[in-house]
Amino acid sequence: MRLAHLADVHLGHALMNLKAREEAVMKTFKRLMARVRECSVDAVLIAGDLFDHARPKTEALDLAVRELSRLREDGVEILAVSGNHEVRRRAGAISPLRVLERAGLLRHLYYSPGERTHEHRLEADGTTACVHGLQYLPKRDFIRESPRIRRTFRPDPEADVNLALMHLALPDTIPTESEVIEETYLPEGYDYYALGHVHTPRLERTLHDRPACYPGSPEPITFTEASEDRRGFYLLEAHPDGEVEHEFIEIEWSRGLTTVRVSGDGWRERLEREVRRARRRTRYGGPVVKVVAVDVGASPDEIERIAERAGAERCLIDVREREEGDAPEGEDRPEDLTEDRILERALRRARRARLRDSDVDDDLVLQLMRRMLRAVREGERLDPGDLIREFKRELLEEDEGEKDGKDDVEGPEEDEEDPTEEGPERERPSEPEGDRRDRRPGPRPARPGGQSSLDQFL
Ligand SMILES: [Mn+2]
Repeated sequence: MRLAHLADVHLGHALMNLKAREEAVMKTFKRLMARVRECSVDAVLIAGDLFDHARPKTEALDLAVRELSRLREDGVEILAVSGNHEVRRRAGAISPLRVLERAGLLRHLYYSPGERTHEHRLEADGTTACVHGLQYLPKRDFIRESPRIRRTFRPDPEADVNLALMHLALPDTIPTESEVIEETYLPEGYDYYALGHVHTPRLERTLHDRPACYPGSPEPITFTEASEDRRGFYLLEAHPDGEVEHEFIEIEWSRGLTTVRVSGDGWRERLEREVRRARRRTRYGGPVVKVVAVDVGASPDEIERIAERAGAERCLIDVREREEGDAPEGEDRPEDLTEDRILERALRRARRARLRDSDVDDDLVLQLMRRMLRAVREGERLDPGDLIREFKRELLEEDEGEKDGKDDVEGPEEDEEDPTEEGPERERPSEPEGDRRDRRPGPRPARPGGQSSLDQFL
């Protein structure tokens, strides 16, 4: 039996609100699906985050319906679990996967205590495979439910092959340890763990001594993720003796995201050269270029003009006085206002303050945060609340994206309460990126009385 295992497509995602980026994500998905069809698979496993949002854009839904229909017409079975971007955010809301299931396009697998909604059996080529699907759960809920999950997720002894389809981060896959689910909480006995959540392509681990693989995002959705060129999905060959072979199938992606670093003498020429090279490399959706300019003595506007003249479709300019981790010692700063503390609070606050949902890129958030940090370094004694309000204003001005109907959404409260913070808040799941180093999650004190109902994540 042949299966394709894919994950983290994020249909509808538009980096920096760029139509070109939204289209690149869609186009790469089309290419991926074309390649899946060529592989003549019996079934497709989607390990979460097919959509970027629990209420996907119509264009994203339309594409998913078209592509999945084509597979269904070929008799291919499609099984999917919800990722953190698809889980319900309020009572009565439904996962977009459930809509596709009602349309007969896929089988939506999820864990619901006491029910058998998590399992589905496949048969092809004289092989029986049982697939068990577990949607994304916040770590707190996962650990609380773990004993029941481990009892519920038992391999089917009558199936030749047992596959687990899950959306979660294993240890050593992302830098944010606070999100990681350790092996001891996870179900045992499966022949292959088809995972989603970590966007790094072709990330292979073992779980209970069996292969546990992340295909990663077919099209990178941030600059950081774009550093890896080999993207695609896994082709699985399940044998009657329980062996599951996995092979990573590469597809072409847009190559529309590039980071260029310049510093020192001759930076203008180097910038032009690198942007022209990025332009040649780009197949579609760009080139969108992030310029990290260290100590060049030029304004962001000037840097942007040079990059755009050389062919960048859009730029994100990050001007630094020195490389990160290079800060000179002995600078005056208020002792209760360390840089780490400000960065932690600002990024956390941004995640909760609807900014993430307006598709503002983290790189832009960090750029603004660095600018504020400079003000602090220069000795201005600013209240973090003021800093954050200023930064939020700037971001919201910068982002003219659609916001209709988003105000009434209430997310499960994930973060600790901070009495100095007010205003509408909602949680946006953080995006794990295997190679991201500039995030330092702060300690997470227990939140008094907070319980998010598991029901929200079905
Ligand atoms: Mn994802």
